[in-house]
Amino acid sequence: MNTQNWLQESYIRAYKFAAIAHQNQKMPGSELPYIMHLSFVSMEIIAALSVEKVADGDLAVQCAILHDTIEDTNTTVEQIQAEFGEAVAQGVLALTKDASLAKHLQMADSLTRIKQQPPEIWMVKLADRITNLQAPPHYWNQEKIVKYREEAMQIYAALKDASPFLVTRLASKIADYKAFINSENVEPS
Ligand SMILES: [Mn+2]
Repeated sequence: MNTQNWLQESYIRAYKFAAIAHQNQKMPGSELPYIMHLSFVSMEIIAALSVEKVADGDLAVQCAILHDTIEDTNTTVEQIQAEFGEAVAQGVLALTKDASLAKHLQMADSLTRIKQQPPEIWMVKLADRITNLQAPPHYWNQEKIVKYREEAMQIYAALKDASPFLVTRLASKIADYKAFINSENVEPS
């Protein structure tokens, strides 16, 4: 057995911070609290950490829980730095899309910045997309669903060296997501 290299106390500290930051935010197209997404992403990370060795388990766990705080709330990188240190702050920043860029450039830009970070941060992006490849919100059209699956393949291609465990799981989620694409409306790929 591997020795656990993340601490429950680190998880709790990040989770409380995220629960407050995302308070009143709901899952897209749902009344469920947004913190559910962060619970799932961190669960995927903990599952990976139980079978794969990384240098800093706390970095992966805390970035998983905090990864949407800068993008989706009023939280600043300085606040995360003060609470969780420089490595977590830089990880969360890399996982934050740059809203000043055109939308179609944002993912490639974020992936470039993630690749400059330690593998723990790559793992969070893989876990995020694994979690998001569930049934799409009811208001998404086919074009959006197809694009989302293609973007998942882009993430897979960019980050596939970080974690065999998560990459295998992402590949199966990408395959399953085909079920949400109506083959009559879409060119075969
Ligand atoms: Mn997310």
